[in-house]
Amino acid sequence: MRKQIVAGNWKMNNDLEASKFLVKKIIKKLKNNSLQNTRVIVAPTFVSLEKVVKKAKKTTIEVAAQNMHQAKSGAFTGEISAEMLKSVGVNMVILGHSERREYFCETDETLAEKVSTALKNNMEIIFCFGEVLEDRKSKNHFKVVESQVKNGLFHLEASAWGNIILAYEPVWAIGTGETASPEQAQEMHAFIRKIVADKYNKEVADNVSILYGGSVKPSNAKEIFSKEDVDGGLIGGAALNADDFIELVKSF
Ligand code: G2H
Repeated sequence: MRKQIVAGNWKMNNDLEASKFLVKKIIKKLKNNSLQNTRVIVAPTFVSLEKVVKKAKKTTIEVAAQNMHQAKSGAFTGEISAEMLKSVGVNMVILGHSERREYFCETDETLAEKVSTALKNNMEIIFCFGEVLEDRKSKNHFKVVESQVKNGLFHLEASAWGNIILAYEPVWAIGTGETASPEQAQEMHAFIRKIVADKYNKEVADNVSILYGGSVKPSNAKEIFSKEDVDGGLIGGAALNADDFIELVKSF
């Protein structure tokens, strides 16, 4: 059975103190809650990772990085490697977020390399993709999503998919207050599962969690998460508030 997942992508928010404060609050609020089938993940900025990992240690909260470089080491000023993340206890990374694709020119090709590097280091990956508004308006959204998933992930062996979490984030719904309707999300998630089944097999497709991301908040999460192929959410804005985040965690 697929696990439900709620992952908070803190983006470039929260300094060290604020990060420690937020994770502490989340831990406290989750304490008496037995979430058997829900994984709770937070993704702070690089500077806060080590301390957040320490705080989350003996809890069920998992910690992910928001990005990493594909090379092992070298002259890549400003970058962070998989080994460096592992050295502070981080075993999971978000790759391919639309903000990385758009503002930092990350291509499918680079992302495929990052995916391989992360897997070589036994890391779990939350792999993001999604169409922009023009793609949807021109009815190219399925094609665009298919090519992002294929180009970023289809070089992998079936066995690697145990370390992959997918996150469909339509760019037009990110931080805009606009969400895809539950039906639009379900339609795309079912499509994604189908292309994974066609490339690999039904088992791989059935086992991969597919998160929805884009302006998810307590008021719309229940309906979106109730859809058959939606296994949870990658949350930005609403993950910065502990009460909202916990409400989302309990929205299944
Ligand atoms: C999409 C999402 C988190 P928000 O980027 O990845 O952010 O919930 O603020 O739209």
